[in-house]
Amino acid sequence: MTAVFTPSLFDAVPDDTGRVAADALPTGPADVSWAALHRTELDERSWVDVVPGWMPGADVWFHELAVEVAWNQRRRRMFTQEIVEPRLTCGWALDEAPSPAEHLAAALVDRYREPFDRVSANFYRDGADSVAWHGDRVRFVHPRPVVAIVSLGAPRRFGLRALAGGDTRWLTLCGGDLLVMGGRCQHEWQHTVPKEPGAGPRISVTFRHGDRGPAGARTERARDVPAWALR
Ligand SMILES: O=C(O)CCC(=O)C(=O)O
Repeated sequence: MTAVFTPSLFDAVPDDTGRVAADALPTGPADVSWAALHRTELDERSWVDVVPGWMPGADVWFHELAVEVAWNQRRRRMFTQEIVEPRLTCGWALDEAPSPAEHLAAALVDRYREPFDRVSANFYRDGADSVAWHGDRVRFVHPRPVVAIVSLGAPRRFGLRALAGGDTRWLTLCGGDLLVMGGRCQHEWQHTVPKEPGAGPRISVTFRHGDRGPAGARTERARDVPAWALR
């Protein structure tokens, strides 16, 4: 489908075909910097790292993905109703993901010592698109999954709340920012990108690893989760 976005919001100006020069993108893992990393301990077991401006050329990648990716509009059946997901999505094995995903994954592997091997992307076309409160399904096969999200395009609010209750933590992710959730975050916390009237288009690119963790054991409720479900 044709992606809808607003080029004037960003530095990189696409040509008539919607393409922009790719020379600003990382050409290796060392092109990203961890200098601005800030870790927040959510509780004794869960943490979130934020690295503002982690990815150089983020606007360029936003344009490339918006134009080049064959975005899917997923639908779900809920009882008798069909729900159209309020965002577009796509997913790849790492070696098939759009460049420079492999360089970014290599930098993440280097830092977090997890074998990030799958990539997915959400396209929030405007502020009416969103993702509801959830924990990622990778928790079904890993006791402490690390989930890394690169934010591209317009700023959006990102919320985290503990399943045990308490205040919701809010932060704003801007183009090029990296957010990494770890520890028991997918098990004991939920996250969301809520609807935000007036927000511009945003793409999030998420890196996950599908291995089963140090013990090689499946976690609670993890019986027969198919590979495609590990988001
Ligand atoms: O877009 C984001 O930052 C969050 C994406 C997400 O939570 C998901 O795809 O499961």
